[in-house]
Amino acid sequence: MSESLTNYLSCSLDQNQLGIAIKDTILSLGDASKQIAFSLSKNGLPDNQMGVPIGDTNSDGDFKKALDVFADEAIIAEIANKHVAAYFSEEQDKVLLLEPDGALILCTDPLDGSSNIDNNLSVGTIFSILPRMNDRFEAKYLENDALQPGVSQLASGFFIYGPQTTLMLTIGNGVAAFILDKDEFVKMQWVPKLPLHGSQFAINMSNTRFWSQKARDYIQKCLDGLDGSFAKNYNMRWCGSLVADSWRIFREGGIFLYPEDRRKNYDTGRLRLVYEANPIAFLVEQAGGRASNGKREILKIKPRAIHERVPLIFGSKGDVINYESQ
Ligand code: AFP
Repeated sequence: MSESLTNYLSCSLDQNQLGIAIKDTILSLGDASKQIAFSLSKNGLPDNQMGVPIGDTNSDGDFKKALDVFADEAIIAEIANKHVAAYFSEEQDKVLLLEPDGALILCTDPLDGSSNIDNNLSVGTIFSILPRMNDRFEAKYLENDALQPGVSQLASGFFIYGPQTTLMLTIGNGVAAFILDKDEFVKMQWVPKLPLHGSQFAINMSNTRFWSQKARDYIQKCLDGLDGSFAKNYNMRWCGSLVADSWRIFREGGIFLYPEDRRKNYDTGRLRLVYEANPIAFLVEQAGGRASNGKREILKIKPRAIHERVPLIFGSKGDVINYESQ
C-alpha cells in the first residue's frame, strides 16, 4: 500500500503546534498544486489562454503570464487564514501579511520555468517554509524573518507539473518523493539520495563566452571526458526549468550550474536565493549532496533582500567540491 502525503506528514512531524502548522501548510500547497496542474493541462485550449503574457512584469522584469498569476493566487487562497503569517513570492514585489497569529513564513516561486509553458515542457512550484521569529505583525519585522539563512528552513520542496505531477519534499529528515495519483499525493518507493559523483552536467552552454575562467575551466574538464583530468565521459542536459533539471539530478546525480556571468544583471547569477536556491539547497543537502554559490554553502548565506540573486551550483557532493576548488 502506498503511503499518502497526509499520513507521511502525520507520522514524521511532531504533534505540537509547529508540527501541525507545517503539515497543514504543506497540504495546502498540495491542494494549490492540484489546481495549478489542472489549469496547466488546459493551456492551449481555445477557452484557456493561461500562457498568454499579461501587461505586467514580475520582480525579474519578465512578462507575467496569466498562469503565473493564477498559481500565485491559488497558493494564497489555500494558505489564507491558517498558519502563514507572511507570504513572499516571485510574483509579489512586497510581502503579503496573512495570519496575525501564524507561526510560519512562506516563500515561493509559484510557477518556475513559466517561459516553457507554451512548449508543453515541465514547470513547477518551489517553496521554502521558515519559522516566524518576530511577534510584531508588521511588514518590516516579517520581512526580516524571511531573510534568515537557508539553514533555518523547517521544510522545503517543489512540485513539478510534467508528464506526472510530483512533489520532492524535505522536512529535515531526508528527502521523500510523491506522485499525484487521482486526487492524492502518494509516496514513491524511490528514496532520493545523491551519489558522490555523477556523469551529467547541466548548464546553459550558450552563455560560455560570458562565464568566469573558473566556470570555463570546469566545463572544459567535463568536455574533455576520458582524456581529461576528470577521466570520465560526461553527458549534458539542460531543460531551462530548474525543477525539471533538479528532479533529474536527484534521480541520476551530477551537477547543475547557473554561475554568475558578465551579462548585465547576471553578475550574481540568475536564480533567487530565498525562494529558489535555498529550498533546492535544503533538499540537496538532505539527499547527501552539496549546494554552493561556487565558494560556500548556499544554506549559510544570510540573504540581504527577498529577490536577491545568487550563483547556484548543486548536485553530487564530489562534483560540486571539484567546482569550488577549481
Ligand atoms: P522562467 O520562470 O522565467 O522561465 O525562468 C526559469 C529559470 O529561472 C529556471 O527555471 C531555469 O533554470 C533558468 O531560468 C533557465 O535560464 P536560461 O533561460 O538563462 O537558461
